[in-house]
Amino acid sequence: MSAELWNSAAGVLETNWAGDHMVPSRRLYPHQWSWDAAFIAVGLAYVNPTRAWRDLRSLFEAQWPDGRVPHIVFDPAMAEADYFPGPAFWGVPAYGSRPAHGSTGIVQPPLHAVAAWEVYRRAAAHGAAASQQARAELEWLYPRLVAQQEYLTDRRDLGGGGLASIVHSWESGLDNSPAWDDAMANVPADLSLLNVYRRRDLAVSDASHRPTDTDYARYVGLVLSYRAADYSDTDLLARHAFAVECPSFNAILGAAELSLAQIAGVLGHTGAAGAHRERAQRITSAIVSRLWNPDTGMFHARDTHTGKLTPARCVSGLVPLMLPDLPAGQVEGVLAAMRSERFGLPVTSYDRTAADFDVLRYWRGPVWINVNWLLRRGLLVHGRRDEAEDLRAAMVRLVHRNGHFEYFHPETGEGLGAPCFSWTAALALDLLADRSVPAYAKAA
Ligand code: 2M8
Repeated sequence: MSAELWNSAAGVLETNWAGDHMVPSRRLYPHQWSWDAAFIAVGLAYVNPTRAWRDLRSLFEAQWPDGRVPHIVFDPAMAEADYFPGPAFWGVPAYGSRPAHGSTGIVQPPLHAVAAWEVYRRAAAHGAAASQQARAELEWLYPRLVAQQEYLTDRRDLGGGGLASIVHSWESGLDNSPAWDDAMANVPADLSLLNVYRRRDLAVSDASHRPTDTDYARYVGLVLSYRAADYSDTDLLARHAFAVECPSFNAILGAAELSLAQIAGVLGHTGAAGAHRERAQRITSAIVSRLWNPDTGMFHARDTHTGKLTPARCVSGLVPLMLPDLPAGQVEGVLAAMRSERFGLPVTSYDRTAADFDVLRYWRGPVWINVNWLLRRGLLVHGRRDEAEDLRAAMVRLVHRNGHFEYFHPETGEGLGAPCFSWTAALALDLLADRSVPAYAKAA
């Protein structure tokens, strides 16, 4: 089974390579996405480390002068009509040496430091030349990864409590998760916008899987709002209808600091390593004090405008398990939620017992491999090896039986969304190959 799965996964990554970057899927997502590149690099490291580094480098070559890493880097070879919202819609001005319309103006979870460290670790297996190349790539990436962290912890701390706010649900990577429903209810849904700007996703995928038109009208309106001031973050909270502190985005922000500590150590920046660890601790404390709900025993998204936690129980509320300094009470709470009938293995994107649990619709029920991969990491960080192994086996079985799909039906396991999906294939390689514990795991 493993050779067959390995070969098919490597085949997907071969098919989706686009010269200097990987596309998530040829038809649905024909550009480069930010957090996809991180997940993809983790798996590419086994079969083509040069491409893993190239993909990360392509993404960071498009980093903005303020440190933000755009959520999509557009491929100039594709037409505006190939993806909506495309380059002209985002209307990003030229920056640095990049021409206008080269990227979007929003971000995605900053998983790249975690990925860069994993690719570096693999390099040893590919011999001395690969190790040397890996160190040079880390040297190039390190200041850029730090700039990304600084942008998010400084410019995006809209709530003033030490966490980054997302200002579009696309920034979470969990586009239409019920986690955003309350905060999104305050965003005007102008359906007439969809007459002006046409959705393309429905032409290439099933409408019953995708966000609704009302969701999309809000998504478009939020981009127009942020775009109106050229994506400036100054006084953003006062003039933008959606701002949320997402537990998984911020957990990844904290985990990135821990990987940066590892990277700084390899590069000989020993003072910096300690500072990264302290920043990770501060982010962890802020997640606990601002996003934990003792009644549900898990983390929830917090509306930055109102200070209210959403009641929805979503997979994002489990991801802080990745953080080694999470206090024991929170670790136990998250583990109990994961083991409960609400989630199950592999973990669903939303509470299975909720009245609006939807087995098909994007991020409102289906199983995604990338968040399960993050949760497996969390289990390893907290020494739950047996559970981590059960989750690993469940993910491998799911992908082997059903293929490298974008997401999976939580009851039948049927593959849904785009086939030949890059992060599913890349993470399958990692799940087959890697039983090691993250470098920053809590001491047993
Ligand atoms: C999905 O998001 C894009 C918008 O960014 C879309 O729906 O068109 C999400 O699953 C996101 O997490 C992912 O990065 C992206 C590409 O795979 O697709």
